[in-house]
Amino acid sequence: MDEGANYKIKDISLAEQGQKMIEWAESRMPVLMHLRKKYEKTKPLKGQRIAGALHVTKETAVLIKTLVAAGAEVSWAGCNPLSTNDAVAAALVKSGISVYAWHGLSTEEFYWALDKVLEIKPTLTLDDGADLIFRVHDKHQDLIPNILGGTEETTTGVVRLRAMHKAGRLKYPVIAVNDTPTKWQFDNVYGTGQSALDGVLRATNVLLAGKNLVVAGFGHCGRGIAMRARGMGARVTVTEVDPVNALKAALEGFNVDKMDNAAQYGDIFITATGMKDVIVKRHFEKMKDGAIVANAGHFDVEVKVKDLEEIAVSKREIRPNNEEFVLPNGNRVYLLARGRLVNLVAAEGHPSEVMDMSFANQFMALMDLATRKERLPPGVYEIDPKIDNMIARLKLESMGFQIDELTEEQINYLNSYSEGT
Ligand code: 3DD
Repeated sequence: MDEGANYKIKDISLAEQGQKMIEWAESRMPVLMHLRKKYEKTKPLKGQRIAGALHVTKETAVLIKTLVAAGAEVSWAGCNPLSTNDAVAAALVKSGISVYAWHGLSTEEFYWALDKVLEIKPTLTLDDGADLIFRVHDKHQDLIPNILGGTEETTTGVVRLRAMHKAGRLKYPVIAVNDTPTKWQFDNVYGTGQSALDGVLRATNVLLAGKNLVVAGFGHCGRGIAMRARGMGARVTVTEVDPVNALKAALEGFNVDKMDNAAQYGDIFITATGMKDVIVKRHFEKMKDGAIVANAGHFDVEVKVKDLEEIAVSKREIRPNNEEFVLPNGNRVYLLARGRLVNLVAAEGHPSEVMDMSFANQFMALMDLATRKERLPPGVYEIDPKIDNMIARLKLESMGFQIDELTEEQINYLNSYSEGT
């Protein structure tokens, strides 16, 4: 481990390797790089201190460097014990950024890292899963008066914050980055769709074609996974508790079934529900020999690993991020990434191209909070649609696409009611 006045990471000697990964990501994040170029002169975030808790990946490093270029002081932790890329963390520290993150830290060390980033006495917080915001409210209330607001990256975190606000516990405003279309329409659907399968393939190298692949949850993430798995030739079954989502899956041509049934014929299981106890003891006991189980949800609660540990007669790591559990009936069940986010633990998370838009939204949301004349009251807020629109336009431009513009007459038509049949 390498430790300094404002960092603790695995190995500083990985910095050069990490720097190359960051440069690769920068070459594929044109929207964020445009914003960096636009604001590095005026530095509108000067004086802002940002405490961040978001997976330390090459894409997050591009966001961090953009925030610093815009004048912010930043201190960073991961938001999952297994998702930190140690080479990227080393490159960030080498460039002077405060980072408290390493792959495989314990739960106790995870919260120690959150406490360390909060020593920056933040004016803004950036979160993925709301652990940092919750830590401020739980253990560091003294920081709240100086915090202008925060941002939240993921669905699970937004759900948690809305519950906190409903209970009257949320003491500062948070912008739900997850809920803006140029985040969830692309990151959740296409990002998770590709990166979850990427994680499964890196941990197993199995052939997806011809396999029964069971996706638990047909929200944005589950839909993306189901679409991409079908594209690779898998026979996809969707399990759901929401009749509307289940109907959508059925009409998209996916098989729909209860997990109690799918457990008997599934070859590969991927959970993406945001719910706990989706795959539990009775499901493991029904699974075929060789079944592969992975989670793509934010927290490691969807696959009940404790149940698997309890019923298994033996276990061993058979490949990186792939543990073989032998059950009493002799069947083997393969758990990936210890039931944590398989895309970020066994692979590199979503591709840079989608994180480009998610993180452009993060950047603009923090700019909004930092430059407002009046402080927002506590609550969970949406991103201004104008920002969403601007990001979509910048992305289209970077892809070389042009779109039409409404004429004056068409705008009037939109706002009129007299023109009918
Ligand atoms: N997430 C997925 N891929 C990521 C990446 N390459 N870098 C940082 C974070 C990444 C997860 C979250 O950003 C977000 O997409 C979510 O909703 O969890």
